[in-house]
Amino acid sequence: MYQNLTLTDTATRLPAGLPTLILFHRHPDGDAIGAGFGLKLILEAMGCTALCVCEDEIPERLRFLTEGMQDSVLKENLPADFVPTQIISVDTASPAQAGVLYPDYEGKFDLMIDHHAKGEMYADGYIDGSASSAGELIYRLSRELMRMGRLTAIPEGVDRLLYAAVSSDTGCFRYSNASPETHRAAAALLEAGFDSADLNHRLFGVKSYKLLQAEKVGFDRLKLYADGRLGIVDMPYAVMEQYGFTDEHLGTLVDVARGLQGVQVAVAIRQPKAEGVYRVSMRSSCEVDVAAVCAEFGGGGHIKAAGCTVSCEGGIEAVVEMIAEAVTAVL
Ligand SMILES: [Mn+2]
Repeated sequence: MYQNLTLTDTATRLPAGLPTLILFHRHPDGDAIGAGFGLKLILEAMGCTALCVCEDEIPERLRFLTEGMQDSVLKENLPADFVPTQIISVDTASPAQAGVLYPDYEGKFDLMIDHHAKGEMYADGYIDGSASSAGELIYRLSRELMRMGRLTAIPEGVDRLLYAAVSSDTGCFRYSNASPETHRAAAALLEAGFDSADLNHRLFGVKSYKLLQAEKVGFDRLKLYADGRLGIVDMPYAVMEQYGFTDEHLGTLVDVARGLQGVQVAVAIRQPKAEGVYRVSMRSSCEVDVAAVCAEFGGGGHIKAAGCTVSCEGGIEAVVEMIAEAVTAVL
């Protein structure tokens, strides 16, 4: 069986001087990228050749974080002469999150560093479900390495990457996972003196034209139920086609309903293909457990953020009504 390691054990196990591959989850977000590249810089300072790898390339809007560090994270673009003897994953709770790359490294992971409370261990791990982000865990590791004398200074750029990771996974410190410890970590990271206002603006204040357009279209389609306490935004396949929307433009669709005053449960329903399959995202701003509601439809998640996939022959209108009924029953 795989072991859950202490901070000190994990810091002790980090390799020095060895070629190391750092894998993070598919569809990488700010936490995966910030924590992965933060660890890369730390390991490089410890004499390793360290490269990041992911099923998917770093999205355009997050490229500014890793500029000049590694042109591509796709496996086929890694240098042919790079043969890692150490493999570490960050922010990757299960083989499924590692995606198509998992079989290539199955049984070869030396360490997994992750903050998801529910996961499937595939290596010995430093796993703390109470941490806000993988970035917060790498922050702890970096300071532990300093304490142990394995690192003589925090390498240039590390704290900015880790701050970006923490900020990303806490929604700019707005989510309930931003604990006092998270804020203390962020405060310590800020001491490095990078421009955090600019960083947070790029992470949260800037949206692509298409994403804003999807929010506008979504707002026009917003329906309210239960005296305005339930808001549902739907996005039929025909509308997605009309505007050329893809999943990357619809990540904030649920926030369109969630941000409206009075809405306590927000729902976004997407129809990614012409067939009758619908993806439902649900957010609760009250006591309603949306994970329980989504479980009725075979989905799951957290109490305040959950999702499910629904098959229905009756069209998206039928799905909207079905979800509205299920939520209204517990609201
Ligand atoms: Mn994360």
